Amino acid sequence: MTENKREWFRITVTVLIVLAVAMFAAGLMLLGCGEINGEKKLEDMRTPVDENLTVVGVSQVGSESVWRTANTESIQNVFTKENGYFLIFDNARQKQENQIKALRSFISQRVDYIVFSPLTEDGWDTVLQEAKEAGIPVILIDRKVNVKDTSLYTTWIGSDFTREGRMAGTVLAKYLTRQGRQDDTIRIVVLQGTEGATATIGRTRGFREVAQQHDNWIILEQVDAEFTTAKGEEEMERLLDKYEDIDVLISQNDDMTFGALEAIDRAGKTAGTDGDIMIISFDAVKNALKLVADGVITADIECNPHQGEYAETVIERLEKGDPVAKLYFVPETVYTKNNAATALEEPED
Ligand code: GYE
Repeated sequence: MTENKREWFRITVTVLIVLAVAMFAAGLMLLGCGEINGEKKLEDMRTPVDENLTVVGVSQVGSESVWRTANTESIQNVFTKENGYFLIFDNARQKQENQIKALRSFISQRVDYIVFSPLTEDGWDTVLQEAKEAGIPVILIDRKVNVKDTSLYTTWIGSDFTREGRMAGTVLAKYLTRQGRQDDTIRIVVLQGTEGATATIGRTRGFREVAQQHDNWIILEQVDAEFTTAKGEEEMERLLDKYEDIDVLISQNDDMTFGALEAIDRAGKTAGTDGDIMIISFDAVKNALKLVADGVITADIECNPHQGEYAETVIERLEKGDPVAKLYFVPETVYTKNNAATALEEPED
């Protein structure tokens, strides 16, 4: 064999060995990550948990308000290992795309249940269809989804937000009558929550139903203040600059109310049942109830955040094969000066 041929032979053998090693390594890698023909095997991706635990994936809207914090605590307090659960919790930081990402992660991990509070009502059909095809029941809490096919979720647990809005209107009318102002022109501004959120839609609709029964009520403006204190303060400052006389603030959560109070004070006006601006608020968190007891907030419409235990009860029933309802409303009331102090004395849930 000539020298050239020996050289060619050596190169060919070397290339073949390199190729063989590369293919062997690739094969190991593919086997390692469970890929076959590009399809990941689902069982390889599931969170390694004690098989006896029920795995619950929870996608939470964010941490925008005191109410949200209480809602999150009610979830984390029930879905514990002691209660037989493995909780995978995701905070979407008020972004729908983060929620969709979290839901897809739960699906790929093949959780047993998905529990979530959708930031806004639209845009969920596709990802909920994927959960349905994966056989994962979806339990909605707090806010609703606007889907064509309601079989995409098993149950919704939350507040009757339209009723909350009506209660705000009814309690305002009661106080105005008590003050002999039932025929006065009443100029109203509304700090709304996140646009498209079920709470915002319902509270706006319910209050407007009552306002339309009072020709002397004028809603000067309603504005999205995103359920946050900062935005509530910013928007109330703008409204105070724009409108000389505001008689009533309807604030769709206490966090926005706290911000609005700063702006009202800075504008040299007084908030309160007997002040320049009467305030009707929503959520009835503890620090707001103190302001109700002091007459700064005239009435606060309770929004019950303790939905974790209701979601857990639904899952317990589903685990036993028992039927569950499509809707569960949590109990709520209205706080005024007459009952706020008593509520503050009651032990925390
Ligand atoms: O009023 C607010 C939170 O959807 C009922 O969202 C919930 C609302 C609540 O940011 O504080």
